Amino acid sequence: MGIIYITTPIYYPNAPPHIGHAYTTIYADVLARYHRLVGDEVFFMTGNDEHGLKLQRAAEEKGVDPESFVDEMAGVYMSYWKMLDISYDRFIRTTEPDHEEVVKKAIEELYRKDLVYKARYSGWYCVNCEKFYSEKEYSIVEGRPHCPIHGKPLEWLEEETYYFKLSEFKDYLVNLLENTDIVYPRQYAVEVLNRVKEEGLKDVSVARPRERVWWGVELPFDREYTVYVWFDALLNYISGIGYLRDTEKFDKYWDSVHHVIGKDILWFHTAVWFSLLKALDIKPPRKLIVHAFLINKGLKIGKSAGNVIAIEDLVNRYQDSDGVRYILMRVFNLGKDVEVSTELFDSIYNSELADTYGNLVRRVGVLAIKKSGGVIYKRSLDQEIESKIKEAVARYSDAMESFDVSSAVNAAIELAREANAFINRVRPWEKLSPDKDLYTLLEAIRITTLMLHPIIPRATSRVARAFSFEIANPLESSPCSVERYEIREAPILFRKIRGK
Ligand code: ME8
Repeated sequence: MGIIYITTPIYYPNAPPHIGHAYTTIYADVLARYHRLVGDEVFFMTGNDEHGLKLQRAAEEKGVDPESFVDEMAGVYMSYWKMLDISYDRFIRTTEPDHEEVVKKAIEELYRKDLVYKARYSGWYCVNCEKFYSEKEYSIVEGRPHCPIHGKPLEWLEEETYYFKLSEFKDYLVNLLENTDIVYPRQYAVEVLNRVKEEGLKDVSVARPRERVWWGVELPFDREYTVYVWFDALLNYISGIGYLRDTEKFDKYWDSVHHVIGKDILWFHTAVWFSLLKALDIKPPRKLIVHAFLINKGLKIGKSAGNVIAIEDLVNRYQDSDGVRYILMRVFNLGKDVEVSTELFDSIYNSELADTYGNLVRRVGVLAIKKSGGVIYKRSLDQEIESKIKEAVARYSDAMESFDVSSAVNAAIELAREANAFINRVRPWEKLSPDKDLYTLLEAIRITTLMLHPIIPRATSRVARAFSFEIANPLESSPCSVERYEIREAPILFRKIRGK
C-alpha cells in the first residue's frame, strides 16, 4: 500500500468554475479514486485562491467587501464539486489563518536568508493573469501591449517592491528539468528549459504596495506591502498538509505529492515553485502533471474569451455527473489541446455510455432474470473473453499508472464492446440454459465496472448493487472469483440523447 497526495490548482473564485476547471478537477479526482480503489492512502486537495487584485476588483465591481465575496464563492465552488462528485479530502482557502501564517513565516525566512530584497520595478501587467509580461511575450494591438492569453490591454505599473532572488536558482532548476522526470509529459520540461535558456531566470516581485493591493497577506517586515498573490497561492500545497504545524503529516504526504495543473500556469509551477521550495529547504514535488487546454473554435475556453461552457448545463444534458465525468476523461489529453463541441460530447455519451456499457448491463441483466431467474452460479469462463479481460486490466493499469486516464477509459470500454460482440455471437437468448455464457458476461461486466468506478462512480455503484457484487480493486479481481450472482434488477443506466 502506498501513499499519494494529489493537488489541483487553487482557482480564482472571481466567477464560478467552468468546464476548464472541471476538466482538471475531475481528472485529479479520478486519480484519487483510482488510488483509493487499489488500496493506497490518498490525500486529495483542491481549493480557492482568494487574495490579490483580481479578487479585490471583482468584489469592488459587485459592491461587496472581498471577504464576504470569497466566503460566498467558496460555497459556490464546493457546491459545483459536489455536483460533480469530487471526493476531495480538503478544500483549502488562502484566507484561512493557518495558511496566512505559513505565508508570513515563509517570506520572513527568505528575507532572513537574504533571498528577498527591495528595488524599483516597472513593467506591463495583466490583472487577469496576475502577472507581468516581458516585451518578448506580449502582443501589440493598435500600438499597445496586450496580454497574449486574454487579448486585453496590459496596465503599466511602476513601483518599489520586494524581489525574490529567483536568478540564484537557475542551475538548480535547469538540473531538475534536465535530469529528473518530475515534469510530465516531458515536452513541458523542455518548454521551460528553452525559456530559461533564452531569457535566463530573472528575479520576481513577491510583494505589492498596500495602497494598490490591500486584499492580501501583510508582508511581515514591511506593513506597507502585501504578499504577491502567486507567492501566497503556491504555498497552499505545503500549508494544506501541515507545514510548520504538523511535521509528521507534512513529511508523510509531501514525499508523494502529485500536482495537477493546466499548461497556462507551468512557469509558476516550475521556475518559481521549484526554486521557492529549494529556498525553503524543501525537496521538489514528486510529480507535476501538466495538461493542455479545452478549446472552442481554436480559443482557450475561459471567462475572458467569453466562450465558457457551464458545468450545470452539461450535468443537465447528460442527466448527472457521470456523463460529464466520462466525456471529459474520454477526451482528456495531457499534450494536446482538445476542441470541444456538443456533437462530440453527445456522440461519446451515446455510443459509449448508452450503447456500449449501458446496453451491455441492460441486456445481460434482462437475460439473466428471464433465462435463469436472476441467479447465476460460477462456471468456467469462455476462454477468449477471459483473455480479453486480463488484457484489458493490464492495459488499464499501465495507463492509470502513467496518468493516461483516457487510455484507461478506453481499455475498459473496449472490454464492454467485446462483451457485446460475444452476446451477438453466442446468442444466449436462443439457448435453453445459457448460464455459462451469462457467467462469462457477468464477469466481463464486473471487471469493466470496477475499472470504470473511478470515472463514473454513480452508475458503477448502481450496477454493483443491482448485480450483487462488491466494488473492489480491479487489478486484484481475477476473473472467475464470484461464486454466485444475484441479479436484482436490469438497470437502464444512460438514456440516449436525441437531437439538439
Ligand atoms: O491560475 N482548459 O487559477 P484559475 C483546460 N489561481 N484547463 C483549464 C481551462 C481550459 N480551457 N481553463 C481553466 C489560477 N483551466 C491560479 C492558480 S495554483 C497555486 C494558483 C484550469 O482560476 C487549468 O487547470 O485561472 C488551469 O491551470 C486552471 O484552471 C487555472 O485556474
